[in-house]
Amino acid sequence: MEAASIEALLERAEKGNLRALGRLLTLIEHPTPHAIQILERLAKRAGRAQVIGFTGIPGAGKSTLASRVIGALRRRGYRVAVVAIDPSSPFSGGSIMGDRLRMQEHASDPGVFIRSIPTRGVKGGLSTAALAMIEVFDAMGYDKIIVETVGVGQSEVDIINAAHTIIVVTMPGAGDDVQALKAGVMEIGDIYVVNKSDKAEANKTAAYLQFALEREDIGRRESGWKPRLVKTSAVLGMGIDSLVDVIEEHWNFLRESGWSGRKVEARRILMAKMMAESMLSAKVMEAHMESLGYLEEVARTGEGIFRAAEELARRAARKMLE
Ligand SMILES: Nc1nc2c(ncn2[C@@H]2O[C@H](COP(=O)(O)OP(=O)(O)O)[C@@H](O)[C@H]2O)c(=O)[nH]1
Ligand SMILES: [Mg+2]
Repeated sequence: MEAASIEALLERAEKGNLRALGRLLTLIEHPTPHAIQILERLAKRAGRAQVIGFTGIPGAGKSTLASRVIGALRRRGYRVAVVAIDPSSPFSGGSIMGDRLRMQEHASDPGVFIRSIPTRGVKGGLSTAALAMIEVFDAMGYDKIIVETVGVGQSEVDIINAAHTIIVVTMPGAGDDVQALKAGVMEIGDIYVVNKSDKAEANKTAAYLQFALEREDIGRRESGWKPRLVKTSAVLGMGIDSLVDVIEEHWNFLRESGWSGRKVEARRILMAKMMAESMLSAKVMEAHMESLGYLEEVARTGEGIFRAAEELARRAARKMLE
C-alpha cells in the first residue's frame, strides 16, 4: 500500500468514515511494516482516551455489564470503542442468542465501534493486536475504550495492564470470593464489582471484598487510588450509574495526578515489548524452517540440541538485522 493511500485512509477514518476505520484496524492487526508506519503516524495523536478494562472469571457478567456501561457512557455523551478479546464474548458474536440480541442496541449506534480480535490467524498474538487497536481508537478520538479480557496472569491476557481503569468483576456464590483472592486480582483492580447483586448472597460477597480492600497492602494502588467496591445487577440495570460515576471519578483522579499520562507510557512500552517478541518469533520460525536438515541431524544424535537452540536464536537475530 502506498504512503499516499494510507494517508487518504487515515483522513477518511478521522472524518468518521467507519468503513475506513475498519480497514485501518485490519491493517494494524499484524505487526507488518505497514502496520508500524500507520501506528507511528497515529501514536502522536493518541493519549487522550480512557482505557477501561473488564476482567474476572468467566460467567461473572463482564460482557453484560460492559454493554450496560456502554449505554450509560453514551448517555453521558461519550464516543465508545470496544476491543473484545474474549472469544466467547457476545461482542465477538460468539455467545448465545440473548446476549447477541442485547448487543444489537449498540450495533446501530454510530457512536459505538465494536471490534473483536480474531482468535485464529493473528500472527503477532492477540495482545499485540489489541494494543495496536487501542492506539488507533485513541487517535481517532474515541473518549472511552473498553477492553474485555478473560482472567489475569496469563501472558496473552496481561493486556489488562494497558488499561487506565481496571474493573474486576465478581459474582456472589460459594467460594467465588476466595477464588477471586487466589487469582491475584486483589492487587490490580481499581474498581471491584459484585455483579448479579439481584442474588441473595451478594451482600456477603460484598462484605468479604470490602473487608479485604481495607487491608493496607491491597487497599491502595501505586497511584495512591483506593480501590472501590460497587454492587450491580447487569441484567436488571441496577448500580450501573454508580459504577460509571466511579469510573469517571477514577479518570479524574488519574488526570489530576498525572497518572493518566504515565499509564499511556506504560501501555506503549508494553506494546513495544510485545511487538518485538512477535517480530522475533516470526524470525525464529523462518530460521527454523531453513534449518530443518541441521535440526534433524542434531535431534538424531541427541547431542547439541541446546546449542542448536542458541544457533536458531542467532540466525533469527541475523535475519532481524537484514
Ligand atoms: N442473575 C444475573 N445474571 C446475570 C447478571 N449479569 C449477567 N448475568 C448472566 O450471567 C451469564 C454470563 O454473563 P456474561 O456477560 O456472558 O459473563 P462473562 O463471561 O463474564 O462475560 C449470562 O447468562 C448473563 O445473562 C446479573 O446481574 N444477574
Ligand atoms: Mg464475556
